[in-house]
Formats: sequence, structure tokens, C-alpha cells
Amino acid sequence: MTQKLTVTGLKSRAVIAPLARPVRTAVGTLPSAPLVLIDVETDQGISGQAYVFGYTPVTLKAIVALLTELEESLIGQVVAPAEQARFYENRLRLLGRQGLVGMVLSCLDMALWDALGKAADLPVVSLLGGQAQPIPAYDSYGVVDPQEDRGDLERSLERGFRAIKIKIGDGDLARDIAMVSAVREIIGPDVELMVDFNQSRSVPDAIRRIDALSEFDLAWVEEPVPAEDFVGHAEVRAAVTPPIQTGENWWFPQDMAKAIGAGACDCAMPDLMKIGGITAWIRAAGIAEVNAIPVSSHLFVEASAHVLPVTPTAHYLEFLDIAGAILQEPMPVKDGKVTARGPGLGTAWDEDAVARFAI
Ligand code: SMN
Ligand code: MG
Repeated sequence: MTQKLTVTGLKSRAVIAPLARPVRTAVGTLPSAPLVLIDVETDQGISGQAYVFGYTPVTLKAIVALLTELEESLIGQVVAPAEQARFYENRLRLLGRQGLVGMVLSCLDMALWDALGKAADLPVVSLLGGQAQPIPAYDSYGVVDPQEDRGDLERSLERGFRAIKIKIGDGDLARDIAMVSAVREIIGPDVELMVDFNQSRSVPDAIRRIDALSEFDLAWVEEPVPAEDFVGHAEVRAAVTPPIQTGENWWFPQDMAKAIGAGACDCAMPDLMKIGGITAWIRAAGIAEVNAIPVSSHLFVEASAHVLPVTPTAHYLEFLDIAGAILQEPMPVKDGKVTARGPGLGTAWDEDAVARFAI
């Protein structure tokens, strides 16, 4: 009987990692990636690692404090992510798992799966019953300046991406049309083009704008209205032609079921950090399967490459690398595809970079 992997400690460190390019959205710009690095220490000397994306530096101290408070309850537990998920769901039932709590629990889940994989010397995708395989990815941009960003867009095509996403909605409709038509001209008619409003429009304005943009053959229109407005998403979806995409702000599979039940979207993109980590992603993938809804990932390029191969309706992996600057080996892209690495989630901290970007 192999010795059961047991937690002996939980460490967390806050960093602000540089991004290849700032992420400009209709509702604000992310100049860098505020991250909290999690190390779940175990009795076999293996450390399960994952990172929390804080979105803004304001969250970092609170995330570290939450993880610090969780350490005592985790020490001594056998590493079994499904059991830890249930344990904390029950323990935090009165509080609820939205917000930073859900983010911390989801990333702790990823770190636990990483530990399991390292202990078994297997990539997490293998523990899930799949195999590492090249996953089609789209290169994810913020709001772009077609002239300034023409070189980057052309380099994306040279790297083999056959799909590009840009963010829009930060100005008037004329600005959206100018940006989308310019990018469509740069990438040509055969590369898929997605747009992301980042929740910035009202239902009538979203309908008006999407109608005007439909001539550019959009692969999907993402979060046209506030994320929690599932009915609003459904109203936009009923009124326009391009597929409606949402999901990066769903809290656990329960939110996903409600959104899909409201008819909010044609395709879904849960975020591993908000849907409940890898354990919950598998359940979310089942919800998408029974509803025949394509599933893409959001951020977390490394862990997403492990879950999409076992996602029956897998669609795209979003390539937006927020942690590469603090990893020994940033996630590579080959022919526009991303393949999971192992053991575990296949990542290791670059300790010099972590020290350099620590706050
Ligand atoms: C997004 C939001 C926040 C940070 C990075 C990216 C965006 C996406 O909504 O879909 O990539
Ligand atoms: Mg988005």
C-alpha cells in the first residue's frame, strides 16, 4: 500500500509579474499580473503549486491572509482534491464561496492536483483519464491599436494561431467598427475573430453594436453585458446572430447551470480560478456536454491544457500568459496549439524571478 500523500504546510507569496503586453479592456487596464503563488507542502517532500490571479494589487494581502488562515485546517489532510473541495464547501457554507474565497479554494484545488501528479510522476491530464495533446488556442489581446499592434497580430499568425480575440466597447460604436474592421483586414477572412466587451454594455446598446459588427463574421461576442446578468445575456443572444460567449465570472458549476438554464450563451468559458479548480471543472464540463455547449478556457494556460483534453465539448484554449514571467519555462505555443506538460501541472517557479517581482 503506497503511503498516502499528506499535507504538512501551505505557503503563499505575492508577486506582481510583468505581462508581455498590458491588457486594456473596456472597464480598465491591467498593466501587470498581481499573483499569489501557492505551495502546498507534503510529507513526501513534494510541493503542489498553483497561482491565484488577483486582478488588482489591492487583493494580494487579503489572498495571502486567507491562505495563511487555511493552513492549519489543511495540515494533516491526505491530498484528495475532491475531499478538500467538499470539506471547504461545508466549512464555508454560511460565508459562501464567491469572490476571493472562491478564488483561493479553486487555486488550492489546482495546487492539490499538481501535488498528486508530481507524487505519481504523471501529468494531471493523465490522472483525469486523458492524454496530453495539442489544444487549439486563440491569441488573446486587449483593446488594440491596429496600426501599433499590426506587427504583434502578424506574429500571432506566424506562430500558427488561427483565431484572435480583441477587446472592444471602450469607446463608441464607430471606434468598435474601426478596430474590428482593421483587425479583420490584418488577419484575413480565414482566421477566426472573437470580440470581448468585458461586461461594458447595456442590453439595447449591445444588440445595436453587435448588429453593426456582424458583417465581420465574429466567432463569438463575449460578456456583452454584466457577467451576473444571465437574463440580459439571453436577451442579447436572442436578438443577434453571432454566438454569445460568457463564463469567466461564473462561481462554481452552480452558476454555470443557472446561466445555461437562462439561455445566456451559445458557448462557455469557465475560469479555473472561479469555477472551483480542476475538480469542479470536470463537473462543469459535464454540464456543457449535456447542453451541447462548446467550452473554452480563460487564462491559466498551463492548467487549462490539462482539463480541455478531457472536456467532451472542448473548443479553444485562451492563450493569455499571465504567469510566464515567474515560471522556469513559460508555456510554449506550437502551430497555434498548446500541450499540457507534466508531472503535475508541469510548472515550476523561477525563484530568481519570484524574488525580483515579490511585493
Ligand atoms: C480578461 C479579463 C481580465 C484579465 C484578463 C483577460 C478577459 C478575457 O475577459 O476574456 O481574457
Ligand atoms: Mg473575457
